[in-house]
Amino acid sequence: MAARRGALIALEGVDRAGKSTQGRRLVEALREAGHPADLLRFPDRTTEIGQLINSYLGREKNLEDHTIHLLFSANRWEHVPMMKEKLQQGITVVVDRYAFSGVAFTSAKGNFGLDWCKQPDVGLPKPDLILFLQLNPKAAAERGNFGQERYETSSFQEKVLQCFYCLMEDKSLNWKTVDASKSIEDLHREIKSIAKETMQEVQNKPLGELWK
Ligand code: ADP
Ligand code: 2DT
Ligand code: MG
Repeated sequence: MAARRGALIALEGVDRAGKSTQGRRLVEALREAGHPADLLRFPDRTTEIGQLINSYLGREKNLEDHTIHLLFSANRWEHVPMMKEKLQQGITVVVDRYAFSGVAFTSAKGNFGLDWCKQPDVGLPKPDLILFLQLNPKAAAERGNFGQERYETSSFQEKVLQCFYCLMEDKSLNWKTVDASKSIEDLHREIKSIAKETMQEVQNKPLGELWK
C-alpha cells in the first residue's frame, strides 16, 4: 500500500478574520501532536514574482489588472512541485490564502468573468478542505483599521466577499465555514478538529486537481 499522504488545507476569509493567526496555530498544534505540517502563505512575497506582487500591493508599482492576476497565479505555481513533494511525504500543508483569494480579488474589480479568473489556477493541487473564516464587517473593523495596501477599503472588501460566496456554491469543493467571531482559542480548537478529521479521511485518497 502507498504511504499515507498529507492533507492540503486552505484558509480563506475576509481581511482580519484571523487566517494568519489560525494558520500559525494550526501548524504548531499539528506538529506538537506528532503530525508533520508546514505553513505556506500566498502571496509568498519572498520570491522574485512575490517581490513584484509586494510592490504592487504596497502601491510602489502599478501593474495592469490581467498581469497582476497572472502573477498571483504564477506565485502559486512556482510552489507546486514543493507542495506535491511535501504532501506525498505525508506532510500536511496549510495555505494562508489560495486560488480563491486570487479569483475573488480580481473578479471584485468588475470587468472580469469568473471563468477567466479561474483559468490560470486550473490544475493546481486541489485543497482537501477550504476553511472559510466568516466575520461581519463591523467585528472586523474592531480588530483595527485598514492599512495602506491596495484593496484595503471596506467597499472593495464587500465586493470580494460576494465573490467568495459565488465560489462557495461549487459543491465539488469541500468548503467549511467557521464563525471567526469566536475567541482565538475556541476557533483554533474547532479548526484543529476539522483539520484532523480531514487528514484522516484523505490519507489514502489521491490528491485532486483544482477546477478540473
Ligand atoms: P487575517 O490574516 O485574516 O487578515 P490575522 O490573523 O492577521 O487576520 O488577524 C487580524 C488581527 O485580529 C490581529 O491583530 C489578530 O491578533 C486579531 N485576531 C485574530 N483572530 C482573532 C479572534 N478570534 N478574536 C479577536 N481578535 C483576533
Ligand atoms: P495578505 O498578505 O495580508 O494576506 O494580503 N490577493 C491574494 C490577490 O489579490 N490575489 C491572490 O491570488 C492572493 C493570494 C489579497 C494579500 C493581499 O493580496 C490579495 C490581499
Ligand atoms: Mg493574514
